[in-house]
Parts: sequence; C-alpha cells; structure tokens
Amino acid sequence: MTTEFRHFNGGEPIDAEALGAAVQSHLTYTLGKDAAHATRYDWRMALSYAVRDRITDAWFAATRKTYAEGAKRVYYLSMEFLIGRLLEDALVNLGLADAAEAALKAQGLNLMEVVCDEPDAALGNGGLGRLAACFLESLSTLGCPAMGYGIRYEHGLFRQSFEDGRQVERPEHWLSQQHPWEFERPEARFRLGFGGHVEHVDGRAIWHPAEVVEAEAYDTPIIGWEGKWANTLRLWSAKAVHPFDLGRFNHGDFYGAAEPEALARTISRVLYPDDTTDEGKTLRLKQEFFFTAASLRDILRRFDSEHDDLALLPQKVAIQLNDTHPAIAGPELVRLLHDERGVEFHEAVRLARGCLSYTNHTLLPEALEAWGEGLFAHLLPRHMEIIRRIDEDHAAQYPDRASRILDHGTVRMGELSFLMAHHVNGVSALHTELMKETVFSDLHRLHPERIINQTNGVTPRRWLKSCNGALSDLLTETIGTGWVRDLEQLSRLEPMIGGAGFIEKYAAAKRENKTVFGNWLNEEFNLNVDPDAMFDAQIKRIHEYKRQHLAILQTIADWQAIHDNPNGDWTPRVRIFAGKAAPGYVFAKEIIHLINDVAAVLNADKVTREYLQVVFLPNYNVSLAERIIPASDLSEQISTAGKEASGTGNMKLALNGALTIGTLDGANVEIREHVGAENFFLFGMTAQEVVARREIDGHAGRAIAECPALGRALEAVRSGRFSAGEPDRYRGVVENVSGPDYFLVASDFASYHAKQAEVSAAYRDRDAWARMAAYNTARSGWFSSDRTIGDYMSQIWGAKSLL
Ligand code: F58
Ligand code: PLP
Repeated sequence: MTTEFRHFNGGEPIDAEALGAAVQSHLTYTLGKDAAHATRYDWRMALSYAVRDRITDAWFAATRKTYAEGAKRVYYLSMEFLIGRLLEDALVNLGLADAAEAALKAQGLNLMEVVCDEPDAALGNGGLGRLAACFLESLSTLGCPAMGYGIRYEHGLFRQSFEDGRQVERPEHWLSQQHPWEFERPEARFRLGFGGHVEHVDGRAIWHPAEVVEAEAYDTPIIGWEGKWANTLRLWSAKAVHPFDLGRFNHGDFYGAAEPEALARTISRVLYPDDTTDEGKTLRLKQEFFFTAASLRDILRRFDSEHDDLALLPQKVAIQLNDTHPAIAGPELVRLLHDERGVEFHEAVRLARGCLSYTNHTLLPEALEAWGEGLFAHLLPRHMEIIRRIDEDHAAQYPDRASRILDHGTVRMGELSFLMAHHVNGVSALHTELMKETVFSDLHRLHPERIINQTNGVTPRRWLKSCNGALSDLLTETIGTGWVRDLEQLSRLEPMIGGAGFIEKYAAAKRENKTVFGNWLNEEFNLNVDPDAMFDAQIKRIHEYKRQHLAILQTIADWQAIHDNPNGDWTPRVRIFAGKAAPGYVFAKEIIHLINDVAAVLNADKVTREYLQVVFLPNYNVSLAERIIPASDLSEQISTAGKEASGTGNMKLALNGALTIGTLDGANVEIREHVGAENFFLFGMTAQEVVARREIDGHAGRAIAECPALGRALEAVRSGRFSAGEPDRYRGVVENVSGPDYFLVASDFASYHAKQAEVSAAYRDRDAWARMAAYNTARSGWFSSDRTIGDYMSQIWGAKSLL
C-alpha cells in the first residue's frame, strides 16, 4: 500500500501528527481505552473512526449537492455486496495511508497488521456480489448520486475449512465485533407485510397482510477516489414490530415471549439460506421482498420530499435490479403507485418501467429464478394478482409468440424482470448475444431495443493500487498517478515494454509479490514454494461449469509425465486453488476433496515435487483474492464456453500481469481482444461447438479414447491412487467425466493439455513472459469499472456526474 501525504476532500490537509491525535482521541473517548492497554483491535477501531470522520465530510457535501441540484439518483438493488475490508480502501482513496502508517508506527504498531485485523464483510457469494461492491466504489469515484440497497445479514458467507480434505462450513460472525463504518438509522424504519388476503372494494385492492415486520436501515458511506464524493450503502435489518411479548413472559413462557423477535430477525439472519426445503424457499422469497419493498418505500419517501408530481419518477429515479433477486420491485412499485396512490394501472406500469432496468448474470437454467405459484400467492397475494394482469396484458398484445411470466405453475422472475424493465443488460459481449439467442429470444424479438451489453469491470483502486503496491509504485514512477482514475492511461506503458529498463522492473515487482506471498504461505500453511516457479491460480467458486476438475485431471497427467521422465526439463509450477462450494452442492464438494487428496500425494512425492506442487487455500474471500492476484503468473479461466456470463477475476488477474489460459467464454473473449491473441493462451471449443459436441453420442468416451493422457489420469483417480483408504471415493467424478460429461471436460482436455505444455515452454523465456505480462497490464485499462459505470450512466440510467 503506497500513498502520498494528502487529503483531498476539500477539508484541511491532514498529516501523520494530526491523524495520530484523532486516533488517540477516538481511543480515549469512543473506545474508552488507555493507550497503555489498547489492543490491536482497539487501535483498528480508533483509526477506523478517525478515517470515518474524514469520509463523513465528503459524504454530507455530496448529499447536499444532490439535493441542491435536484439530480437524478441511481439506486442499485442487490441481495449481495461482497465488500471485504473497508479500512484500507478508505485510506487509499483519501490518500491517508502514509499518514496512518506513520501515526501507528509512533505507537509501535504496523499498519498492515492493523488493517488485516478487520474481518471481511462477506455479504455475497461471489462474482455478482463483488461486482456490486466495485460498482459502488466507481459510482462514488465518478460522482454519480447513487445508493446501494441490500440486506444487513448477521452472518455473511460461511467460513470454509478442510477436515481430511473435505469442506467444512462454519458460520461467519462479521458482526461479533463492532462494525465501525456503519451508522444505525433507527428513524429510517418501514413496516412490511407478508401473506394474508386481498380485499377488493369499489375497484380498489386492499391488502391485509397476516404478518408484519420492520426494516431498519444501517448506512455505510462509500468514499470515491481522492475523497471527492461519497455515496451510501443502505442495508436493511429485520426487526419485530413488537419485539417482546410481555404477556407471554409474565405467564412464564420465556421462550414464547422472545419468539416474534427471533422470527422477524430470521429474515436478515443469513446470506442465501439453503433453499432445498420449502421453509428455505419461503425465507429466500421473504428476504427478496423484504429488502426490495423497504428500498422502494425509502426511494419514494425521498422522491416525495423533493417533488410532488409522480409523473417525474422516471426522470429522477433509476433503479437497477442486480439479477432477478429484487425482481419483485416491478409489481411492488406498481402496487405502491396504483393501490396506494391511485395512479391508473397502465400508467403505474409505465412509470415503474421508466425507472427499472435489469442485469442478467447467468444463462444456466437451474439458476434462473422461478417460484411455485402457490408459494408466491401465499406470501404475496396482491403481487400475484398484479403479475397475472401484467402477464395477461402482455399475452394479449402478442398473442402468437408470447413468452409468459406465469408458466406451468411457476412465476418466472427473468421474464417478469424483462417485461418490467426499460433496459436489460448482459455482462459481456458474448453473454449478451447468447441472451438474445436463448433465454430471452422471444422477448428480444418483441422488444429488440431492450437488451444491451455492459461488459463488467473492476475497480483499479482496490484491485491494483491497494493490493499490488510493488506494481503500483512502478506504474506511478513510469507514467504518473493519472492511471488510478483513468485506467486507460496504462496504454502509455506500451512504448516502454519493448525497450530496456522497464521490463526488468516489471518482472522484479512480480518477483517481489511472489516472495511476499510465498512467505505468507510458509507462515500460515507451512508450505515451501519457490518464487521462481510459475504461480498458476484458479480462484473462484467451485462449480462444474468452471471446471476445476479439468484443471486437476490435467495436473495429474503432468505429474504422471514427470514420473515417466524425472530427469526431463520440466518447468516448475505451483497450482493454486481457492474457492467455496455451496453447502448442498455434492459434486463441487467432491472436486474440493479430490484436489486436496491429489495435493497430499503430489506434495509428498520426492520425485516430482520440485516441479509440481498443489495447494488449496481455505476460505476464499476478497482479502485472500487480494493476496493471490498480485502474485499470480497464470490465470485459469477454463469454463465451458457459453457458461461463464463474464467473469471478473479474469480481469483482475490480467490487470495484475497474469497471462490467461482460457476458453472463448464470457469476458475472456474481450480480454483476449484487448491484450492481443499473442498474449493469451486460448484453448477449447467455442460456444457453438460445445452445443454441437453435446449432441454426439458418447462424446466423452471418444475423447478419452483419443487422449491417452486423459485415460491414464482418470484411471489413477478411479483406482484410488489418491484415496487409498477408500478406492471408490471418486467414482462419481470419474463416471461423470467418462459418461454424460455435460460440461465437456473430456472433449476439451486434449486442447487444454497441449496448451498447458505451450504455457510451460513459454515461461522458460522469462523476458518474453514478462513482456507478455506487461502487455496484459498495459492493455487492461478498458476493464475498469469506471468505464462500465460511465456506460450504465449514459446508456441506461440517464444519470450525470456531479463532480
Ligand atoms: C456471476 N454470477 C457470473 N451469481 O457467474 C459471472 O460470470 C459474472 O462475472 C458475475 O456474476 C458478475 O456479473 C454470480 O456470481 C451468484 O453468485 C448467484 C447469487 C444468488 C445465488 C446463486 C449464485
Ligand atoms: N469471489 C471473490 C472473493 C472475488 O474476489 C471474485 C473476483 O475477483 C470472485 C468471487 C469472482 O471470480 P470469477 O469472476 O473468477 O468467478
């Protein structure tokens, strides 16, 4: 982490001494601690409060300006915000890192140790939630008046560990300590209903819910680069309307007395509860309605405070639905406008559509949300009526080819979102085209202007400046500081890549990162790795379509080849895996177990371990990503073509100078176009070829027969070579790859294997490799989330920067 002694937000510049005094003051008066007895936690809290004070000034100024200008506001509704730690981000964006380092040093403390004491706020599963967090930061950097709305889960994504190589899940308690960044807003509360019945009186619908809970707001300011603007992340926590039943208590029913509170709080208790049971499904739908409805009420309250004509809504309010999880926003907004404010039904639909837009993040059929009509009507009876009317109106308008919201007893949230949005966007060029051809082909023909592409991006502040100090310093020394705000300036490196001097420094920065990471692996996991070996990373959620099993089978094949010829000229590699499997996803958990079993055998093999090591790092989260990414040489982006909507890990790795080995899937296609085909290791079938290949009977068997290396690797797994005590342990994996192999691991194996050999050969020419890596950095500027958000602002939201 490197910064300069500055404080940008228009306030007084702050130096180490002044910051130190502010920290001391918080230590004494906020935490009630004497410096002589303060722990690392106390110092972190005191520093966080001191930094938060600085953010607050910019935050108020931004809010005042938004009101003063009557500006259009953007509302980003998302079930997930995978924000990670906030202290380092805030220090970097305020230019306070050096001051903080010096202030803590004066107390005998190390800033990085204090920063790492902060628990990750893991209020998301993976890419979708992390994207929302990058977007928040870019919205503030761009000075776009915006607000993120989500749920303040008491427990974020589970903590992963391994026992005998198997994934074990434990609850995450990020709120067990005080969260210094948020402000509780007891005054911002809304009552929300569930269930009950609808009464129709004189053409008016009156919903009488059976159950009511309260949503209470907690606000976290999100500061942009150089502290010029701050927006709010508003998260809702569920509370009981009557928290405590004194009557029951007085009758000795102590548990019963606390029940209403416990039941209400369940709604915001955990991120994405298992929905394999009906109770789980109901809870998920309740969560979706809970945060969406609370957010809409808040949005309308704010709108009312400034305007008195509802017709202005689409001009003043843009609401982005992050996937279909907040799709109930459509019918709920119509209900609020029509039932509660008397706007004519079709006009209410028109106004709602004028505000709403929807991002699709997946084409996987099993991930497209659909609710049983029974469950839906039971929980949200009035919304069911509204949806039926919208669906019938749509079908009446397009009788021949109407793709319906209500279909075979289910409510399809993708279709609902599409019909209630003025724009629908995919997250990479390929994904958007496939959306038009597959899930939304009917609707696209009816509304050809509605689908547009917005390729994802990542914030360069967190994903380069703050996580990769060695490279950031070099970039700043070479082209100045402008790249942090305008990442396309990285292209100014290009002329230097061919010349003398720069490339050595670039390679040295990577080497330094690898050494730091290697030392950490040693300290934390007692693992010895050679920083000159290739660090090859596949870090992401574990999923069949992401094909971690392709990578591990290929690793086994390499290991066998080294054994055949131990004196060969092999390129040393460390294969790094990290990622969580959904608790109920059995196959993904088997893949984790297999990788850990293979790691145990390979790392103990004296013949091969000089050339090949495998590590599976537990508990992948934002902070772990920040450690691995700067130290990686090779980025594994090996999903079955057509299945990864975009990917954002791929962008972070390329930006930090890892070369990609990947398929033509998601944003890999655009990464390859930008960095140059010669700086990217392409393999595998295209999305069209994948579809055709699946039609061929016995495709996996044929592929195995044609590729002896794959046959042999599979045989080693099948025979129990990696599971001595239980030879059948991986029968399921072997049978899947040899039989149905829906994700075409077998069919892509030979191409992947051959490309990996090319990768190994290329790595031996270290100068050439460093040049390819540097081109990846120099040409990744387009993948900044500032570019993405700028395009959302102009093409979807019609929002303006107030900077
Ligand atoms: C991801 N989706 C896409 N979903 O898979 C990835 O390609 C893309 O880069 C990213 O969105 C951002 O656009 C994703 O992360 C989820 O996590 C679901 C959340 C709800 C439960 C099921 C998983
Ligand atoms: N999870 C975490 C913690 C991340 O940091 C990222 C992206 O960097 C992702 C998930 C998404 O990874 P991918 O795009 O490879 O699926």
